[in-house]
Amino acid sequence: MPAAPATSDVGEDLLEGLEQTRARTLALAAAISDGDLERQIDPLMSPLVWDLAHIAAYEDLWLVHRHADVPLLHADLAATYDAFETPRAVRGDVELLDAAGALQYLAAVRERALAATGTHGVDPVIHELVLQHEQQHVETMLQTLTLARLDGFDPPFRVSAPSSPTPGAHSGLEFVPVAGGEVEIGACAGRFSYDNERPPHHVTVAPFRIARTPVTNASWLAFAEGGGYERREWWSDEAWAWKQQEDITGPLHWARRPDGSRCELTACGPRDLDPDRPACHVSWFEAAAFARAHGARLPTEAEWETAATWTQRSWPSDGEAHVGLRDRPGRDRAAGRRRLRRAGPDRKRLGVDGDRVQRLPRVRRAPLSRVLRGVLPARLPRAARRRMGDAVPRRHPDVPELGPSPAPADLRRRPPGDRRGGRMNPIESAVATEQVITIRSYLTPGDERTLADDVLDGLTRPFKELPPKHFYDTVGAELFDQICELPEYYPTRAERSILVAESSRIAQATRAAEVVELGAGTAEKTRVLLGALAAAGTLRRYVPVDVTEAMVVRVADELTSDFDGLEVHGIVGDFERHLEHVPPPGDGPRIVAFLGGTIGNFSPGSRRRFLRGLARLLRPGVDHLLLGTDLVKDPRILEAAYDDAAGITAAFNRNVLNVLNRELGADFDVAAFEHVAFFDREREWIEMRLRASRRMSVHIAALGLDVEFAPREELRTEISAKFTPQRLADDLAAAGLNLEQVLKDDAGQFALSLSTPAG
Ligand code: AVJ
Repeated sequence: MPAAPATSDVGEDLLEGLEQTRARTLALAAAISDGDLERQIDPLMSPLVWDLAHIAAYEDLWLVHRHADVPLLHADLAATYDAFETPRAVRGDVELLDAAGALQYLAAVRERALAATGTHGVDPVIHELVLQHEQQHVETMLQTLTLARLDGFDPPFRVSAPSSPTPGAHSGLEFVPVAGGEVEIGACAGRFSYDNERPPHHVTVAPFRIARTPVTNASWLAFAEGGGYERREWWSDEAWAWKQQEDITGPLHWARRPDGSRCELTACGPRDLDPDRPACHVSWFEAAAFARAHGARLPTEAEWETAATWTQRSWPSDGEAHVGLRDRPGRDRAAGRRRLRRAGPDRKRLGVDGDRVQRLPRVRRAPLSRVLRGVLPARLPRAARRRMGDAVPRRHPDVPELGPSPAPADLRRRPPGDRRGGRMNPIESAVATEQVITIRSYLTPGDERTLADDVLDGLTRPFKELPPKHFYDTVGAELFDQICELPEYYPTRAERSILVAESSRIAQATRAAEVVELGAGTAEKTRVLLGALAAAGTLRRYVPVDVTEAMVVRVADELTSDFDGLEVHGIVGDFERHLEHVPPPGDGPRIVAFLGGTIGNFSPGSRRRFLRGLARLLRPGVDHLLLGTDLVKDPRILEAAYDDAAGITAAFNRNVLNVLNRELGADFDVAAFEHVAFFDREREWIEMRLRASRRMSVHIAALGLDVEFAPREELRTEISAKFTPQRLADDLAAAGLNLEQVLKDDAGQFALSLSTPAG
């Protein structure tokens, strides 16, 4: 097993997660009597002691036996606590450890697991698996406890949910359209998640509409009281037979009080039915009947996953068409507005169409998020355990985002008459106070050509080459996120640590009112800088530039809500071609930030040319370039950073061939290419290549091109230049920039520099 040292961020995160999760498991067990732990509460569920000992057996199997090759602590119990050998149906009949025994087993295994981790390190996949497994069982135990209806039981980490801040604002029946198209679904390779959809693959999804929040108790109550369980026409034959036989009249845990009012039986006893919370514990039959009663149907899995990961793919357009993964905006010159290339001419794209958009504070987030936030106040940092309303994790590769899409209601097209002083509709006029977000897209249909041109040019050269920018499709961006968390890949952490340590100094030195960021992405590190500028009281505007429109929109939304009064002017475009669209500086000083060491991807000549272009965005002595550069160091450290033990960088590198297969109809046998990464000591750059393992002839349909690869022939996919202080100063000087400060991390691995145009 490839193991990462336990000292890494990922390792620490996982170990901390295991510890917190265990604390929760034990707190739950401590709140239940031994008798209740040991009996079988419901024929469908295991005795709770089985869950506890099973958690231990599973951890021993994976973290100790499989990971460190140490024999099992209790080989004799392996079958009893194996979920397949001893299925739920018989768990009430076999001999099990008693409560004390199960708790001891848990403790003993944890000690062994920590020892094994000490010698064998944290494995990002196995440790994640074990951690999520335990969290899943805590959930199962809570389900069992809900069925148990124990008198006076009060789970230690459960608090009563606060009532909705905007009661009745959502019903679960507000539908939004999703354009569909060819979308990618499934769990990403190289990480663990409980998802059977793997590897990631493409499915074609027809346009559909889907409710944007879960159905509320209020809506379900209306259904039930409106004859939902009596109207035969809403039920399939099979469903009706089941309902009749089981005498189903409402969701599983709903009950009536003596006075006839409805309540919900929870693990902590009867509670008033909260009209704003999602309706739970309904069967598939009931859900289908509910849908039919509302002229709808249940979504397919592909539709659900498309919608649930919506923010990663597309953006809603105010009740009109949405773009699928592969759509790009087109330019309809006659109409003077953008529209979708594939969608019909009546389908406008809003929010990114060059119009000003504004936030509607009243309808910011689905209120459910705030309701559920109270349920499990102790946060456990696992994606699968996210609750609605939690911040959306950075393009998480494994788990579809559950719950309402975070922003559909936030971005609205300005009503047509507005600009000319026409009548505004009452809702919008009530909230259209300040316009804080502007987003403009500069991608045009011609942009697809750049891939085709780059491929035609790069693969017909004597030394084959592709520019690195085509790495970053959805999968590639996810893999890059994973790279940033690898123990071997230090630049992201090093740069962040510099920002954390030096941001207030940067704020003092620049007094910047504005940050323009090239390749902003999720702006995760940039927040640190923005925080310092906000604290210094100078910050007014943020200008993110990124090719991924959903990123720009999301960042705009998040930052305007995180930083009071911040104005965001987002630019959807390619920073190599659209710099001219960066607006002129506002009143105060500006920082142009180019982070991550991406400047290293340019060849030396174009690097200087690009820096000269950046200098033109800056006023001498007033504005600054904040540039992130990776530094020259021990080649072993450098090479490990680009050839990690877990193989993520290799997958990232090969993925560019998937991009070509999909976008240009090429037939690369992706697995037949080997990942190569080495430090070129002369040129002081990392080179990544793909090496053909055998002779190959590749057909690229969109270009009508056949490309021959000799055995072991290599295709260069990236250079990533490393800098010495001298080289940095020379490059900046050649671009007409004066280097003012170089800030390094403690280990001296990475540098952030501030420079300003020579006057
Ligand atoms: C995002 C371009 C800075 O060169 O280090 C990471 C990309 N390639 N691992 C870099 C990358 C392989 C990264 N940059």
